[in-house]
Amino acid sequence: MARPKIALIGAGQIGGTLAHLAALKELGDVVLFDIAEGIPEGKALDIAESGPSAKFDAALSGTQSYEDIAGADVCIVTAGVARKPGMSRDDLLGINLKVMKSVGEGIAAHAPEAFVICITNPLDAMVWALREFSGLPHEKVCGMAGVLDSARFRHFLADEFNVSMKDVTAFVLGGHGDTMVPLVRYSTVAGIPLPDLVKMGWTSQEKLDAIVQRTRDGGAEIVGLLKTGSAFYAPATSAIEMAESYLKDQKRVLPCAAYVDGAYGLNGFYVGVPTVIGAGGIERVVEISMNKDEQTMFDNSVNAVKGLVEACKGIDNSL
Ligand code: A3D
Repeated sequence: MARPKIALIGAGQIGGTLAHLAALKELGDVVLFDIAEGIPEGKALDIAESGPSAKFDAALSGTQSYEDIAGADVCIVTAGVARKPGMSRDDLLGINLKVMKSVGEGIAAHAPEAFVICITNPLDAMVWALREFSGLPHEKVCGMAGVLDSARFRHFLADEFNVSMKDVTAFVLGGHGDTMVPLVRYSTVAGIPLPDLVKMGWTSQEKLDAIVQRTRDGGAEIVGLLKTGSAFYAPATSAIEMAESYLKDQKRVLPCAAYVDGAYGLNGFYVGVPTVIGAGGIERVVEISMNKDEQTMFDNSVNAVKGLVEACKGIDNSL
């Protein structure tokens, strides 16, 4: 059987890391697409030349032509601009909306059967716009944010408790941004919910609150340190986890920006929710019950995303 084909639209920091991880994990052959001449070709060749030492079998190529993504099984979209210090994710809206238009049309024309994972910010609005421009089925277009946000939360918690991050599960809902909703009640160490761990004296409520805030600010923390761009290792790893679940029909339960129609009181809207990712794409949106405070935070987050979607409609009247 032929190897799956993975098209990476955008060969910048995240795109290059995605290509490397996809090759190392032998998820399939990789095509890197970028408008910047030489960058996708150079990264593809460099990674291919690491193959003999890393011992993977995967073909890598770089291109400026959408024809070369033809028949891709998965497309991961990072095309656009990333944040610099002082910029919010929302500052990127106008520039990246135009990029989503060309990418959406390129995917529709050459890889309409693909499972599409958007990473470009502002995430929840860009994944919505990409779906609109591409016209692909809603369950085949999603956004990566929740896996990364919950990975950051899990890392901070594992560090605080001095336990393996493998035993820490964490739950993050809502939009990717300052209004994201880390759900403490549904986050656990080996099944023990965080509020119980506070009662058990493993940590204090103050420390837990600080970790929640650090999770919300996780992207900005990296931007502040790097100064020249935003996070790329963890974002790429998160998207690869989602792609792998699709390609291998793993049916992982992963939080991602998915189209929610009916659940959570939403009628046709992209927002971060727990989902099941398998061969059908987003096979299920998992609806959990929220208490009053959680619902208020979720509603705030949804309203922030709605504002961005309205801003997109104001910029491009084909939407
Ligand atoms: P960067 O290294 O700048 O790469 C972006 C690439 O896109 C560059 O190589 C550009 O040449 C290319 N590009 C620009 N316009 C087009 C186009 N029209 N078609 C094809 N390629 C194009 O950025 P990055 O890889 O660090 O980040 C990529 C995106 O991911 C940015 O929008 C970030 O804000 C976003 N991001 C999202 C998360 C989430 O958790 C959602 C995390 C980190 C970064």
